Amino acid sequence: MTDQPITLPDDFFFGAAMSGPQTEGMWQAHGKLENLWDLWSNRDLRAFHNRVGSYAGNDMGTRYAEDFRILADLGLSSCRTSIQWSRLMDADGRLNPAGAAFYHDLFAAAREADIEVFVNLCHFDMPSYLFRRGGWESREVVEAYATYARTAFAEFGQEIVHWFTFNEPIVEPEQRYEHGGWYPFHHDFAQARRVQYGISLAHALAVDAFRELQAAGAMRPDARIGLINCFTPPYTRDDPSEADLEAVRMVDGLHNRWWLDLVTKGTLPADVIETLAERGVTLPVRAGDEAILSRGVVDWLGFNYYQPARVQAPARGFDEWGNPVFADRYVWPDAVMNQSRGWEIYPRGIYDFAMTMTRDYPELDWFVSENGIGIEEDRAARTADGEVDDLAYRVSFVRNHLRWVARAIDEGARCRGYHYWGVIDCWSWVNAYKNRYGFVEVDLMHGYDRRLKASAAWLRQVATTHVVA
Ligand code: BGP
Repeated sequence: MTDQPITLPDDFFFGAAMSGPQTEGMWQAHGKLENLWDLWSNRDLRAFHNRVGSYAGNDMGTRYAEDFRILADLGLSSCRTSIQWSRLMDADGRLNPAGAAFYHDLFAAAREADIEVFVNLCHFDMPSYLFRRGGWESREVVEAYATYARTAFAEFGQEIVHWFTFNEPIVEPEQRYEHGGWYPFHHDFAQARRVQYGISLAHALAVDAFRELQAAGAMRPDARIGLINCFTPPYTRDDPSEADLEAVRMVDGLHNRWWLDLVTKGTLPADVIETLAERGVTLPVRAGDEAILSRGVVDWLGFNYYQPARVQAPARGFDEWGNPVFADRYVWPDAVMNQSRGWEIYPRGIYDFAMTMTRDYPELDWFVSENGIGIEEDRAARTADGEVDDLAYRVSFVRNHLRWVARAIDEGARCRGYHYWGVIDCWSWVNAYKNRYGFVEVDLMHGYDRRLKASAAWLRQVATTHVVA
């Protein structure tokens, strides 16, 4: 990879990625319902770094006008956030007018600052009463999500062009139901797949509602719908056995192809479903589901990229909870790690996966919907001007990823833009404010004040010139 400056296309867009639950705060304002993060925070604040729970956000709920001006000043043209289901809807599944007014005001402030808002509908934040009614395993809850999506489309259909049904739909089944990392901490592989299937149906129903409302003139004619996932380019050892390659197939199948097939073909990958069935894992398929899933084809896709998946053949067939094991982690000896987050830094992965999409899904437009680096020592060093001195790691991280993006575009990838995750520091789920991602510091000791970090000038230069030096 060259060290020379590279130039991204003129129509390539730069923006910021964020989510409602990680920025808004105001967790009880506007009659907002309790979501799963509020429920967990209320039950056990100790689970969150420094006991900073879901109430925190980064005060965007009151500072959105200022934040959009900061993004525009950095040369960015767009940002993706999410509507919180628990703020927009009431407990009877109807529009909550106070929540709707909040989002109308927020979108108006973005227009004022010349920032285009991309709207995602679900970022791991189901209202807790729907979780209690069965979550994504329940068809009533899947229908409730479709109603919520339809309500959002109708309410904001004349304001918003870019819509997304879900952020990282693979994380919900994995973190909550398979790996036991997030509330309700289950270790149940089969349940995780039922959840994954329920989310897939919910996605397709939302796309269907979008098409219907758009055809009826209730939404902008130029509106587009997509899905965002954290695709993980899969790798194994250099001299793989058949069993290693089989592990790659299943990890790729569950994490990547599942969603790519759904959003380009309206189907789920048959080889994956077959292998699951051979291991005793069946999906709760009902008559009519095939027709629902077939409506899940989208206009474009968001690709969140943080780290690759390195896997090898599993050492055992079942784990201690009786779940089938399809792959073990492969520790690549050359891996460069972000120690703060425990994630590998492998910029080339963005190119490899881009080329896989170009080969296997050649019609699909996409953008890098999240990429970023969260560092625990971020606020430890300051420049003489008092800015956080993050040049060494943040600039090199983004530069290296953008270089691989540029190469992929040169070789035919249909990548249209790049959103950095957390341009303004925000709340990181269980890590709360442990690792900072921003080009803009949020000072928790001084009322969430914003201050540019040293790297901000570099971002502005890249976003305004499209030259990555
Ligand atoms: C992605 C999520 C974001 C964000 C990011 C960084 O998977 O879509 O919500 O949180 O990861 O992860 P974290 O904040 O846990 O460090």
